[in-house]
Amino acid sequence: MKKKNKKEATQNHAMLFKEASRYLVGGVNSPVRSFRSVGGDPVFVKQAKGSKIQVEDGRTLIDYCMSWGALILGHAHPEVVKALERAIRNGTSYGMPTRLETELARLIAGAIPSVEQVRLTSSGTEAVMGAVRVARAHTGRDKVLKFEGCYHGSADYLLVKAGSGATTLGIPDSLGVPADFSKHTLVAPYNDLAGTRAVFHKYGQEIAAVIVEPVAGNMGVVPPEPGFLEGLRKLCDEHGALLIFDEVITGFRLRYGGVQDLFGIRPDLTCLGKIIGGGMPLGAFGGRREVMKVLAPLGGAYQAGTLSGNPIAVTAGIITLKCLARSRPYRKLAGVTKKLCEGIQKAANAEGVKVRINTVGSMFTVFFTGLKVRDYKTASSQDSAAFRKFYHALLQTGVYFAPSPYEANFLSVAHGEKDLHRTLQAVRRAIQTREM
Ligand code: HOZ
Repeated sequence: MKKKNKKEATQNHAMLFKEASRYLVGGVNSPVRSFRSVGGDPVFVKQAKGSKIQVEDGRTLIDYCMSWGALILGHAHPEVVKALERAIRNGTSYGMPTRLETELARLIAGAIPSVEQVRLTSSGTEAVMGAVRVARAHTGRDKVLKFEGCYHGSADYLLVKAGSGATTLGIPDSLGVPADFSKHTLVAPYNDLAGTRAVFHKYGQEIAAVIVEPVAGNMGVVPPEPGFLEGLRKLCDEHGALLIFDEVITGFRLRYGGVQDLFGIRPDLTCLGKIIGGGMPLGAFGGRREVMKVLAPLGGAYQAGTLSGNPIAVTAGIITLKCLARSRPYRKLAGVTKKLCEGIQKAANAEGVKVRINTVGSMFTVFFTGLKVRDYKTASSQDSAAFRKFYHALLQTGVYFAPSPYEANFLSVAHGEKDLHRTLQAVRRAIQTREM
């Protein structure tokens, strides 16, 4: 990271936020960034490298948000930066096909077991909207079943009991969504196969698709219990519905082939985002050729975007996937994450603080509760005041967690022993000096 120039004035985040709030609604471009649930002013980033962000007040923080999971290689990875510098000289957008798009699609289809063909989009939200449209067009049915606390982007009909920022800000069912738009959205509790079966019992013939985060990351990390995903596959097959895995967070994060490869379950459609864009705006959805063919121009389901397949974003994605294919860092990442989480748990136990840490691979969430967190209900049983205090104590000592108790934290290949050591020191201090 660039050494701080003495002449560069450090900036006060409160002032920056005040100024931002004059022109940007709530001072941010995505509500979960606003610190509403943890209180205080969001930190403004100046630059970032590896596992660290340098913020405008002059401090350097260890980052566990990592652009909400997009940056598995760390900030400003040299290979990604080099490829982008080269790509940008060739122009930034054409609105015409490029070989790059084919290459990224080939990499995705080669990695994700259930995917034969893909459509590239500019965000995870668009990817999900496209996948749901394909499922509806393919089945000729309208209803979609989602799970409480799962977040699938900000499409109208999926902002129903939605996690992430929607839950963080207490608006899981958004204003501005006509009841008519969400009347085809059904909801069941996560990890509740009996509850899901009951919904199928009532609406089975009308359900186009079940959409699920196969490892939930938007109510905090919540892994699927044994049999849950298998049960969903079976229910979908029995009722002629499609199974959509929203792997926007988990795709290329937990394993190169996603959760579906980890657990050996094949969805009909998969949504991707974050990592496949290597830190640039990119999403994708895909599935079997026979299902995807309903999409225009082959079929009658329309989906489009001026910046879809943007050459700069696609370049970052290609390099990122190639690095991951080459290095397969998953086992190592999971090991480092486990060590970190064990350290946090130990620090909490030593002080008698009730903490449950859910971790899968390189994702983790620290829940301030004594309960096992297996669904939205148990996730929201946590002591949010304790989380707030813990959060700010960490921030003061140089550690940046996602600013919400309903989000995942992420490690990257750039997080090393020193980061772990510093983080655990900060955690111990935060827990010891807390008034929880
Ligand atoms: N999907 C992200 C949380 N899981 C939200 C990113 C953002 O709103 O900035």
